[in-house]
Amino acid sequence: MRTPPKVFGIVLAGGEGKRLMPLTADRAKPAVPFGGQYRLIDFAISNLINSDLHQIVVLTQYKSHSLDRHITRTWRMSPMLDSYVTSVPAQQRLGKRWFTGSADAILQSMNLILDEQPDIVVVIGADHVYRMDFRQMIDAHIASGARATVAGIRQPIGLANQFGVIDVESDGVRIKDFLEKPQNPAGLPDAPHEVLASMGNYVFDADALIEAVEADGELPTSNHDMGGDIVPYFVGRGEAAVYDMKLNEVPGATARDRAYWRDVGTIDSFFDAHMDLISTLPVFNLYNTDWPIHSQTVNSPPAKFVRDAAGRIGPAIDSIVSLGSVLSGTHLERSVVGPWTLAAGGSMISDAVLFDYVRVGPGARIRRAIIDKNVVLAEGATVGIDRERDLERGFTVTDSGITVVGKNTVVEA
Ligand code: ADQ
Repeated sequence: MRTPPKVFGIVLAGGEGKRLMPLTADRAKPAVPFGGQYRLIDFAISNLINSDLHQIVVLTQYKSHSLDRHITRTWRMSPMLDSYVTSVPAQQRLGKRWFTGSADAILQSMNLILDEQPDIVVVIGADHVYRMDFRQMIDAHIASGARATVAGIRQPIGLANQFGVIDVESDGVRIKDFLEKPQNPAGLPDAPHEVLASMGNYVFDADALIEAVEADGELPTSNHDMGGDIVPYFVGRGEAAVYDMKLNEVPGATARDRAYWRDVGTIDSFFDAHMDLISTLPVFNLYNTDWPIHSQTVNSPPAKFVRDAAGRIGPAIDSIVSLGSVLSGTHLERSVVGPWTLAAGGSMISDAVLFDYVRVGPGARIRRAIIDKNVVLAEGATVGIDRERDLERGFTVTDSGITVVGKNTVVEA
C-alpha cells in the first residue's frame, strides 16, 4: 500500500426508496430534496469531499435523471487536480441486466476501480443525514489490519430490523457476527435497549473488495447485497472490523450533532429529521462552516418577508426559508421552505416541509405536511387539517398524521 494510500469513493445511489413514496415517484431517493436547498445525496458527498476524497463515482439506476442532473450541476471538481464526482448509470456491461443488488452494482462497475488502481475503496450509501470524517475510519481500518471495516453506530433495538446488526469480539474491533435486519437481536451488554447498527458505510482493501464481489457474482443463491452478502463474507473469514462512530470527531461539530445520524428512509423519519434542523439549538447544525454541507448554488434573489396587500404581517419563527421565496403576511412556524416558494396573504404554514416552487394561495393552510415541488394550493385550500379529507383526495397520510402531497398536484379549496 502506498503512503498515503490511494483512496477511491463509491456512493451507492441506485435504491428505489419505496417507503418514501410519493416523494420517490419521479426521482431516486438520493435526489429527494432535504433541508430546503439540499438533496439527500449532498450529505454523503460532502462528507467524502471534506474527508479529502477526490475521486468519487455515484452508481445510479432507478429514475436517475434528476439525480444525474443534480450531481453534474453541483459537484463540478477541478480536472487539474484529477478530482471528479461522476454519476455512472447502470450500463449492462456484464449482460442484459440492471443492478440486481448493491454488490452487483459494484461488480458491474469494476472497470471504474480497475482504471484508478486504488489501495482502499470507501463504499457508502446515499441517503443518510450526518457528518463523518472518513479519514479517521480509513486510519482505523489500516491500523486494525482488517480487509473490510463497517461503520457502526448505536441505535434503539426497536429499529434493529431496518439495519445490519454488528456483534463485536472482546477486543472491541473484530466483528464476530453480523445479522442483516434481524427480528429479535440481543441488545448490547452495557445497553440492553440498543444495538450496534451498520451505517451502510464500508472501507475495503481494494483487492479484497474485488475478490469478494467477484466471488459473490458466481453464487446463484446470493442477493448480491453489500449488507446481506458481502459483509457476512468478510465476517465469515475473520477479516471484518467495526469502526465505532462515537470515535469520529468532525471539526466544528457540537456534542449533539457529533452523534447525529439519521436514516431518512420513511416519511416519518424524513419529516422528523427536518424538525431536527430548525430549533434554536439545532440537533443537526447546518451552520457548521468547518464541515460544510455543499449543495447546488441556487441562482436566485434572497428570501423576502413582506406584509400582504391588506397590510397583515405574519410571524415567521423556528423555520428555514430558502432563496427565491416570498412570504406575504404568512404565519410560518416550525417549517422548512424550499426555494422559489410563494405564499400569499393570510396563509398559514406550520410544522411543514415544502420543496421548491410551491404556491400557497391566499388564506391557504398547511399543517404537519410535506408538500412536493410545484404543488399549488388554491385560495383557502387546506392540507393536514382534516385527515379524512386528505385521504379522500388521494394524499398519503402516515399513521402519525403526516400528510404528503405529491409533485405538481393542484389542491383545490
Ligand atoms: P438498506 O438501506 O436497506 O440497508 P439498500 O436498500 O441496499 O440497503 O441501500 C443501501 C444503499 O445502496 C442506498 O444508498 C441505495 O440507494 C443503494 N442501492 C440499493 N440497491 C442498489 C442497486 N441495485 N444499485 C445501486 N445502489 C443500490 C443498508 C445495509 C444495512 C445498513 C443500512 C443502513 O444493508 O446493513 O444497516 O444500509 O441504513
